[in-house]
Amino acid sequence: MTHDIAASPHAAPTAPSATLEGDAFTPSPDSALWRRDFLLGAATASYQIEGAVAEDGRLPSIWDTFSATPGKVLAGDTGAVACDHYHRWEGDLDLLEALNFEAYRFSIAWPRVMDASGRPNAKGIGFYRRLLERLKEKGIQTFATLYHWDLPQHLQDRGGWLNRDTAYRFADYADLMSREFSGLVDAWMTLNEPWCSAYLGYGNGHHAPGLAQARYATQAMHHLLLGHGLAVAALRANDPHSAKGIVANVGRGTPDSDSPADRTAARRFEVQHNAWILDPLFKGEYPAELFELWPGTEPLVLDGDMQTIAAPLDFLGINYYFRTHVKSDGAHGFVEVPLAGVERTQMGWEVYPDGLRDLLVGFRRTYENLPPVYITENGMASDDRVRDGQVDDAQRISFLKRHLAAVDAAIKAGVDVRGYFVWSLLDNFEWAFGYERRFGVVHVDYGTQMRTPKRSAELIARFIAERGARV
Ligand code: IFM
Repeated sequence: MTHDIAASPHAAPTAPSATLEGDAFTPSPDSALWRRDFLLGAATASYQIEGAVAEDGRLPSIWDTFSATPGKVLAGDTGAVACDHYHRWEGDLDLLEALNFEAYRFSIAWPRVMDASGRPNAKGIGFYRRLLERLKEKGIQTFATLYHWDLPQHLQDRGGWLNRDTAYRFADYADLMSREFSGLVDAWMTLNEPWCSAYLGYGNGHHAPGLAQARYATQAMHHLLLGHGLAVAALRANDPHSAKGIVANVGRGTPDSDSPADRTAARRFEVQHNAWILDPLFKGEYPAELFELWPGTEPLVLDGDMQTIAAPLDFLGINYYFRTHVKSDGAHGFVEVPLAGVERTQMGWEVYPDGLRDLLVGFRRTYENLPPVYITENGMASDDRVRDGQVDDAQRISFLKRHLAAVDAAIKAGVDVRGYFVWSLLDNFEWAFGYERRFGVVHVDYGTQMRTPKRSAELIARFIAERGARV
């Protein structure tokens, strides 16, 4: 799904179907988005923005290795420099503040803060301490993700997430981070999008480390989720006042026809994308249908693992981008049916805001212990250019408005959504797609590292200011 080069053809984006109501980014008067306690933030991730991959004791990660392998990333791009945020972080936080964002979701690079023996790297830790302290000074809420895919390469050399030991090393890392940064982090997220780590990394090989077997994907997922559960215990012990959660990328699957076979295919798509992660977290078991899709891939699960994984959470982060229209493959699975004539983004992904509302409402029904939700990522890529010092990203403005309206509809239907983070603050390294796809609300010129807020960023900033002024 999300980062699958093969499944995401370089389709030309189509024009937005909805017209913009004027220039303002203003939700309807009865929208929950006017509530001052509905948090509006921006998100980034370490490997996608930091650069400085060999500085201050940072060790290589699986993405350094993967992106240096010919043919793995478009145009041979790597995260070696990215947005040079490691050196420009102060300016980037000033920008975040100038745009009125109330919260910042970023990730810590595991290979920056621990050496290969698990000892702290003071220089790497110092970087994130300064970042967190500056955010606190600015009154911006801090949402820190521990794992946004940059596994230390030395752990991959010992099997990565196929090795159960990696889950325990992840808990050690969470323990160190929460002892170092206790009191500075408002919300911890253990993993970002374990579906991508497990499936794209170990199931089809489109992401680092590039392995491709379904049974690897299910075992890697189990160890990722086990690591999550162990990490939550460490975070709770060391930093009791922060919120603890995990971030799942969720997919909406819709059936190509009303036939029972196509409806089953759509359900199975959602089992493979959503229930694979959410059932263990909120029901303490893997969905049986997953192993009908991928027979013989049950992971090795030891006594007590599922209880560890299902430890209560303070919130669930949801990342949503698009829907997938599917039909039966004639057996146990599904195949994608590309729809013609629908609005798409630069990624070739269909713009489908209703999917976000439908998924949120569905999760509320399915999981009686669903915690409060944050939309931890939502946004779109477009081929944005600076013209006369400005970037007019009309499709993104329309996209964001429509998805925020979907969030509001979910809240009105009873889902406890506490906030929304746009992906992303900056244009950045879009994994297997390199720098070509631009997701930022701030344009980055990779030649000069100049930042130019796009019109979407200006309108969000204006809305947040207007909302503040009303109370
Ligand atoms: O850029 C990614 C991010 O790292 C994880 N979620 C999806 C985004 C867009 O593909």
